[in-house]
Amino acid sequence: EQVDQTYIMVKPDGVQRGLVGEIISRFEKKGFKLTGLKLFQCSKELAEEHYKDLKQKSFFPKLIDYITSGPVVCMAWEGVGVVASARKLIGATDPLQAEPGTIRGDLAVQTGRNVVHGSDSPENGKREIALWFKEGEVCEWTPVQAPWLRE
Ligand code: DAT
Ligand code: MG
Repeated sequence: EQVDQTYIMVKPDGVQRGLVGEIISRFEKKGFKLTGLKLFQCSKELAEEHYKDLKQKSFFPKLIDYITSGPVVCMAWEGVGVVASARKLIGATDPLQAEPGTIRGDLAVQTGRNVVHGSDSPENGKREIALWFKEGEVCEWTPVQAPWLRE
């Protein structure tokens, strides 16, 4: 099967609320492979490039202020089906609509403070990882548990 990459980011509210470990844990426990991880204060330019598809939305300026309001935790995760699965683990954009058991369903109450980002397609996963990580910041490695996760 096709191995994909997704860009997951704990947003500034998740960092401020001490949810970094909890959020990383959800993806670790599921069985995906962490290939990149850093705490990072992003620029307005980077935030605007990341969310460029939403540039015309009325909430765009507020979204950029939110994402740049403090450090974020940038992550790259790899696995078969990781993009769609991570979106399911994260839950709906509006945390009040997100199912219990999902990150947003369990940990957030408002769209403007929805604690975590996840890429919406394998193409955007690649694009966003290239945008947020420099050459050499993403590691290729083989977890010892690999044969116990996939036959
Ligand atoms: P998602 O983050 O679930 O992929 P999205 O890509 O449509 O959702 O939007 C990106 C972020 O923009 C989202 O996490 C929060 C913010 N946002 C989206 N829709 C919004 C709205 N109607 N009002 C305020 N913020 C919104
Ligand atoms: Mg999105």
